[in-house]
Amino acid sequence: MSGKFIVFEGVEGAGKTTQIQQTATWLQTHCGKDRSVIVTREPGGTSLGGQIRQLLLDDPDSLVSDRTELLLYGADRAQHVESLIRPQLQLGNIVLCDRFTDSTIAYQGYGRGFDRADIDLVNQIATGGLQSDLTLWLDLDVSIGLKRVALRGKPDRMEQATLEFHQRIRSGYQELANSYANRIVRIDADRPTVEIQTEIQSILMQMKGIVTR
Ligand code: T5A
Repeated sequence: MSGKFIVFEGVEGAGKTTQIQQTATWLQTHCGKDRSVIVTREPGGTSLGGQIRQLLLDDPDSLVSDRTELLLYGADRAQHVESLIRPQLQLGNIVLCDRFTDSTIAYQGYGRGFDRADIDLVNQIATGGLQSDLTLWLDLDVSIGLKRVALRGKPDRMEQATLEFHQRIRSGYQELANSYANRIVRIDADRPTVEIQTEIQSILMQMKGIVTR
C-alpha cells in the first residue's frame, strides 16, 4: 500500500474538523500532482456509514446499549476501510480521517469501560490490521470542547454524556499517546486555529513521503 493514512483524534470540539479541512487544502498543493487528498470521517464516511451515524448520534434520547454502540462503530469502520480507505491508499492517495480506532479505545474502552481485549478484537475485525501512519491528537480540556460544541445547538447523543465520561476519554488518549509515541503526536488544541495548523504542517513536512514541494 503506497498511500498515507493520517488520522485526527481528540475529545468533542477539539477542532479536528476545522484542522482537517485546512490541512487538506494545504496538502493538496504540496503532495504532488499525481496524488489526491481524501477527507473522510468516522462514523459516516460511507453511504452505509451515514445511516449508522444517524443511529448512533442523531437522536439524543435513543436507547442504544453499550454493546450495540461498540459494534455499530465497528460496523461503520469495517465498511469504511473496505470500500474507501484501503482502495484510496492502494491508489497512492493521502487519506485524512476524522477519528479511527483510537476513538473506539478512548470512548468505548476508557469511556464506557469495555475490556481492551474486546475493543482490540472489534478493531482488528473492522480494519484487518490497518493502522494509521500518523495520528494527530488534538488535546483539549473537555469543558472547553463541550462549550464550543454547545454553541452549535442541541448536543448529540455522545456530547450529552457526563463530564466524567469525557474526562475518562481524554485520559485514555493520554495513555494511548504514551504507549504509541511513534504513531501518536499530541498537539495542544487550546490555541488559535492558525497556530495549530502551522504545527500540523510542520509535522507533516518532517514526515517521509508526504510533502513533495
Ligand atoms: N465515537 C466515534 C465513538 O464513541 N467511538 C468511535 O469509534 C468513533 C469513531 C462522533 C462521535 O462518535 C464518537 C465520538 C463522537 O462523540 P462527531 O460529530 O463526528 O461525532 O464528533 P466530533 O468528531 O467530536 O466532531 P466535533 O465537530 O464535535 O468536534 P471537532 O471536529 O473536533 O471540532 P470542530 O472543528 O468542528 O470545532 C468545533 C467548534 O469549535 C470551533 C469551531 O469553529 C467549531 O465551532 N473551533 C475553535 N474555537 C476556538 N479555538 C480553536 N482553536 C478552534 N477550533 C475549532
